[in-house]
Order: sequence, then structure tokens, then C-alpha cells
Amino acid sequence: MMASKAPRFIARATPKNIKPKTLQWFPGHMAKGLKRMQMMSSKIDCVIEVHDARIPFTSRNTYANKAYEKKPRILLLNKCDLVSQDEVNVACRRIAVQEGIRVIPTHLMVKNMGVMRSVIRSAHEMASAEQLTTTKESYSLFVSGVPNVGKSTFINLFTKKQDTDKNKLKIAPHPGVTKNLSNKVKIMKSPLTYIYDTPGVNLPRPEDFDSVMKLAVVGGIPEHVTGVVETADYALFWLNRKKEYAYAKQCGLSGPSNNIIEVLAYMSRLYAFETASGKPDILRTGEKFLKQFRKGGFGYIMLEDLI
Ligand SMILES: Nc1nc2c(ncn2[C@@H]2O[C@H](COP(=O)(O)OP(=O)(O)OP(=O)(O)O)[C@@H](O)[C@H]2O)c(=O)[nH]1
Ligand SMILES: [Mg+2]
Repeated sequence: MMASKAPRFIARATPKNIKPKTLQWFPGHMAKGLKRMQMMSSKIDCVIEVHDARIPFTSRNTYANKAYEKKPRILLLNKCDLVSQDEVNVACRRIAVQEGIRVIPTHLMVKNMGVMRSVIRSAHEMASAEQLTTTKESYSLFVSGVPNVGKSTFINLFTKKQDTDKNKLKIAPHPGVTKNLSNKVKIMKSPLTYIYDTPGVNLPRPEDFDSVMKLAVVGGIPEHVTGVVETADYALFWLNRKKEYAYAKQCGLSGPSNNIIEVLAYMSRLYAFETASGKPDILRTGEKFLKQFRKGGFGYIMLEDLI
């Protein structure tokens, strides 16, 4: 007798399974930060934009870019450790060709000062070319980008080991940590180079569903804004779309699923996450699911169709 084959899994075609709570997150500090960036812009020689490699096109905030649109820019595609090298290469090439800017893939959890100094040297070159000069006495740079991409982490790499925590910028794995434009930080003696940290700025209005949900999945918008289960559902959509099914086993399922409630119910059993009434604690499990996703626990995936 022939063994019956397991039915082939078909990933759902639409990401919009569950409606997000809201698509808007633009706290007051972002509007203030943007205004200050606009005011400071004339003093800046070059902008170092930091982006999340998992959403290389979405995290390009054209709205914030308007604050310094005439300035030369370098783009760091950060958190490359969470995406496949092939996808990073394609995304870097595509952005460089489409926008005519230099794109550098980075992984800032590893302190590679050679790469960091080459970023700053590129900023010097671009600023000098823009201002038609060969040397400048000093340079001032901005680091900018959407929340939680690693802007403050980048600057801290230049501060000395012996610096106390007081001198370091605050870093945390959630968005909205830097709330104000920082004082200038000296990062190079020769040529004298200063950099300013800036608050991560999102879109002031929900421009489109996918952009907001992608930002929420990678931690650029707090998941309580879009909804924990709703955000986890969007992450599940991309896991299935990219055929990354490791989550199924890790959540205690026998195979992939298009249903986030089913996935979280199984996962909650594994972790014994229950409500006081003994039901699966879907909310707490949803947070755990997102945490796992964000650290690459279910696979390293880019939330973009590159082909
Ligand atoms: N996996 C990984 N994590 C990173 C990398 N760079 C930074 N992080 C982490 O990302 C989180 C956010 O870093 P921050 O430097 O606070 O990000 P930010 O852009 O300044 O965030 P806001 O101030 O909220 O806008 C922290 O937990 C960092 O440790 C990276 O290359 N890879
Ligand atoms: Mg910061």
C-alpha cells in the first residue's frame, strides 16, 4: 500500500489576515527632533543614514530625508547579521544604483574600527567634493534613520573603552530610546570630526500597511501600537512566504501554519504560558514569538521580495 503524502503547505497570499490596532506612531519627540535636524542642517557636512537590513527599502524614510535632502549621504545597511549575505548584496546594489549613493553593509555588534573609519573617510570625501574643497579643518556629521536601527550604537563604537557609561549614548532593544538631538560627539582627531546622534523618526502618517507592519516586526514601532498578535501574524506571513518553516517545530506544531492563533496556542503550551483561567496566554506568547523572530531564532529573513 502506498503511504499517503502529507498535503503540501500553501502560504497565504495576503499579509492582511488580522487588522492592526493602529498604523500610527509619531510621538512628540519625533516631530521636535525633526525640526531641530532641519534647523541644524546647514551646519552639517554629511549625513550617515542607518537602515535595518531586514527591511532595506522600507526603512528609507523619505519624509525624514527631507530634513537634509541637499546634503551628501552615506547609507549603512545595518544588522546584516540577521539576513543572508546574498540578499544583503542584492539590496546594497539595488539601492546604490537607484539612488546613486554609497551603501555599506554593517554589523555593529562586532567592533570593526577599520570599517567604521572607512565610513567616516567616505563622509569626508563626499563633503569635500560637495563643497569643492580638498581639505576642511573640521567636519560635522549627522547619524539618522528610523527608530531602533543602531544609530546610537554606531556612535558609541567611536568612544573609548575607558569612557564611563555616563559618556556613552543610551542604547536599548526597543524604539524611541534617543529622544533629543545629542550634543556633538568627537569621533576623530585628524581631521577633526564631530557627529550628532538624532532621534529615530517614523512616518507621521500611516503611509501604507506593509511599511508600518514591517517596521513593527523588526522593532521600529512598539508592537503594542500595531498589536502584538497582529504584528506576530505579519511576521508569520513573511516566514511562510520565504519558506522559513523552522518556527513550526520550535512552536510545537507538526508543520507550517497560516493561522497565528494556532501557532501561538501551540507555542504557549511549550512555554506553559497560561492566563489565570488556564487558557493559552496568546499575548505573552505573541511577545515571545516576536522576540525569537527578531533575533533570527526562526531564520534570517529579509521582509522584501527581491526578485
Ligand atoms: N543584531 C544586531 N543588533 C544590533 C546591531 N546594531 C545595533 N543593534 C541593536 O539594536 C538595538 C537598537 O540600537 P540603538 O543604537 O539603540 O538604536 P537607535 O537607532 O539609536 O534607536 P532609537 O534611539 O530608538 O532611534 C540595540 O539592542 C542594539 O544592541 C547589529 O548590527 N546587529
Ligand atoms: Mg538612539
